[in-house]
Amino acid sequence: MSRQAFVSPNEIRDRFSKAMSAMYQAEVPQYETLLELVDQVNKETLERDSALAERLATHDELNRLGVERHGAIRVGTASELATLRRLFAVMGMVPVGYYDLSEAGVPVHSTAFRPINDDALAYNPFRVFTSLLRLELIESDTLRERAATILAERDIFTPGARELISCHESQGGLTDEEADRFVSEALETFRWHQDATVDLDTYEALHAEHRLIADVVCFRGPHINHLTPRTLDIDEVQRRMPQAGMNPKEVIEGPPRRDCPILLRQTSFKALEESTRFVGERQGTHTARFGEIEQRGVALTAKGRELYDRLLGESRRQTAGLDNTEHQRVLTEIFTDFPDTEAELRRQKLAFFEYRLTEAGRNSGKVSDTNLEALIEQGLVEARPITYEDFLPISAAGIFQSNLGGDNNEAYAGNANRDAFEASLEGKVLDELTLYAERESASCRAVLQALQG
Ligand code: OOG
Ligand code: NI
Repeated sequence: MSRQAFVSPNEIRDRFSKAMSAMYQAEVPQYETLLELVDQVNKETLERDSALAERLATHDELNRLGVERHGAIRVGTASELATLRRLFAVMGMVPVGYYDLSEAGVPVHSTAFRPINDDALAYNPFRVFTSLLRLELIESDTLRERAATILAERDIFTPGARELISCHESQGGLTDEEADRFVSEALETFRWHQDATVDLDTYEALHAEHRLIADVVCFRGPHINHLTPRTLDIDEVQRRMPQAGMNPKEVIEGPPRRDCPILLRQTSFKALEESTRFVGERQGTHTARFGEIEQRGVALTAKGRELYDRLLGESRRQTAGLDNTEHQRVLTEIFTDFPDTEAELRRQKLAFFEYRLTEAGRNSGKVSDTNLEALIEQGLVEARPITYEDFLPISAAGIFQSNLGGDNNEAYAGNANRDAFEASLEGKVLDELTLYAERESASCRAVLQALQG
């Protein structure tokens, strides 16, 4: 028999994200309810907004609407993180971005493992926000050492997963049968375990330092703590969550609703209390798992991001303690300073766009004009907003906190350490802004080349 062909990493990621979704729906029934609500609101939005429906259809996004956009996990040691890097590489997911959450009182730093090419993102955009616990930020020596000892004793990967990761690295890919086995072995790492690996006293001591430390340290593996589908109307889903039996976090994170959506808006239903069995046969509960939704807009340039961060900072001084309606009202008011037409976002270089020839552009002869705005005006070129594929540290902190009971520990702040994160990862994290800028400039070059023949 001739040598079997390899399955593409995109296909493995697609199978994995579907298997993960099925597992999480079975584990957390309320997540299934969230998916139904999102689906219903998406349908209604498309019926109401035919321009949106048409745009999604031309951009070939309709068939992918129901696919989860991201999930999140938290790991405890450098070697767990480094092995995850190798595991995600099998699915074409690489670490992009460095997020310091210590600033927001959460003792972790994070990256997102995600596909980076256009075709890979279009095939299945699934990504995993991955946080590494920073034991060095625990003040008590005894507690820190206890946590380190517990973590050193576990292996979050099955022997089968380790073997298939190595096999992928040595062969350069996986066959169809190996890919299926890989998906089911890899899934084990993300499964929920009802049994804690520690006794209740140890759990409580770690929990008292920070809930997140207990969540990472006391279980056999880094259970997936949420999955996140894409909604076309986040305000509506937030509004309807209580009627559907879900308890939404107080406010939607990120920018306000706009004509030209920017970056990322997110909200979640709060984590559920789940019964847990501790060593010594004692019963207790643990709160970790929730469901989230997201709505993405255009990626911002460094200049646009600076403006976003400044306006968000201003709004935070005024929104503390407000309910979502008031919070959104204040945000909308403050964000009137952020241009809200595509032309203005381009002109002021606040956001990234991908340039393409229009039908007329493809049929035109040689054109000498090289000014893209002029070419757009002449109807030869169109500019599409490049979707933001990454995360926002302040929003992420808000998601963490609403699901961790709002603990905040300012003692952790001011501890960004990208070098230490990359040393743990045994690799570099890619810079997200560079990825967007490269995509924009490649599209400019291609368009101009085509027009100048
Ligand atoms: C991750 C929270 C961050 C997001 O969407 O910003 C996140 C976590 O709770 O582990 O998923
Ligand atoms: Ni999330």
